[in-house]
Amino acid sequence: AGPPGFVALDTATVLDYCAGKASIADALGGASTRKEWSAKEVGDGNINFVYIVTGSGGNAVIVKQGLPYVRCVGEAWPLTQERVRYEAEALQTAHGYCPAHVPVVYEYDAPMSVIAMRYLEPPHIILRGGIISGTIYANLASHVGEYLATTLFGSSALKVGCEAQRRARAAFGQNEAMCALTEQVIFTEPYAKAENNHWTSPQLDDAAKALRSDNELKVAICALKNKFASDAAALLHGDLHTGSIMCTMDTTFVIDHEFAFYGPMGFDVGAFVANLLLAYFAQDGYDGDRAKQREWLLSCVKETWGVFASRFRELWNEEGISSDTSGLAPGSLFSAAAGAEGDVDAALRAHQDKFIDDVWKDTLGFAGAKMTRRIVGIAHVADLDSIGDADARARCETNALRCARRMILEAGSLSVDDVCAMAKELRG
Ligand code: ADP
Ligand code: SR1
Ligand code: MG
Ligand code: MG
Ligand code: MG
Repeated sequence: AGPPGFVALDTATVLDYCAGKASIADALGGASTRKEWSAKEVGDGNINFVYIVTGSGGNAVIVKQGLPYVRCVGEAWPLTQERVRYEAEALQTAHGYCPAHVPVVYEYDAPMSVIAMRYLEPPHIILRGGIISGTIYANLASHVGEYLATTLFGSSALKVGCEAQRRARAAFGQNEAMCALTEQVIFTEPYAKAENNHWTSPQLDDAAKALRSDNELKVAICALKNKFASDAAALLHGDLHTGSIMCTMDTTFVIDHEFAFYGPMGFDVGAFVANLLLAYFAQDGYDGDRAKQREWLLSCVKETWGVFASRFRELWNEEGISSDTSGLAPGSLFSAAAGAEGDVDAALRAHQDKFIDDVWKDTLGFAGAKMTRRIVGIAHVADLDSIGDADARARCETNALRCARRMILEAGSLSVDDVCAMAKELRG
């Protein structure tokens, strides 16, 4: 299976593969040094295979290959390798907007469904693992806030204009298979009887059953699903959980853009917020005093949103097309040059306030949906799954589910401070 020319790599064949690609071979010290190279497979995500290929002198490259199925399920769940094209384009686009926080791509090979990119060398680790082990990353929130603001603003009609954004959307495509997967595993299965679902049982049996009859919640989830499917405000990462971020104390990189699509901005912001909050609720299941880690996680929620909102507004004021007279931007109604009258600055600020408030509201709803799916749906998070005592884990999960439900239903009235206060209160 796979497209013509596709061969699944392994730790031996990946070396010859790299030797045959100049852009990769050069990064490894040149094809002539091929005999000194080695490879290991390190894919710990749900979907793909990832090789670290180390060359002469110790420099290394990441080779990521998508097979025609979902790795964590196997061939029983086929998945189009088109996703690799979306990942490569989204990675390259995001690197263009935010080079400090997205690794550079060396090669995209469509027939082989391969992306070769910068190896994020140790001490870079997957953020989720760092958080579980109790590390506090002081720069994380400002870096992720910057990543979110630059990528979401950069790909929006606010920056490029409505017509250009329509063209960019058409050129990028819809990433149909990955969007359908998300619609299935985030917005549908957790609220239905589905074989994929699982939870801490019997402790959460009643909570999982209650989701199926919670019509108030299901009405809100349907609205979020509809927004996910129809709002194309920006080119999203599409899967921005803490397993898609690698960091050190000083640096932060976003990887794994295979779910990228033009969607609602709050879906990306919400993914990150959801994973911070899941980590927050998981703290009670760990040994030792985690008070500082808990406080830091909530401060990250607050700071990420604060940095995102202020950077986004700054970019809008500095680079937005709203000052353009062409009428091609949503904000062009406030261009004095185009004949707008009255206090146009105040009017533009009001438009910005509403825009950013709406992104926050969406952030809360999507974050709540993402927290819920990680507790009762197919794919859970190690933050909670690593809690060995099932009763303790269930208590953490129950608190997270309660918080998620309120975030979804009260999205219109909760500030970021309210959410943090609510999370504290729900811990009891
Ligand atoms: P999947 O799509 O299967 O989730 P990921 O892109 O998340 O795959 O990669 C799986 C793992 O491979 C990551 O958790 C990380 O450990 C490793 N990895 C991926 N990209 C890099 C990179 N650029 N540098 C270092 N390690 C990486
Ligand atoms: C089969 S569901 C797998 C999940 O892993 C990915 O990282 C996405 O979050 C997806 O929902
Ligand atoms: Mg991943
Ligand atoms: Mg992935
Ligand atoms: Mg679990």
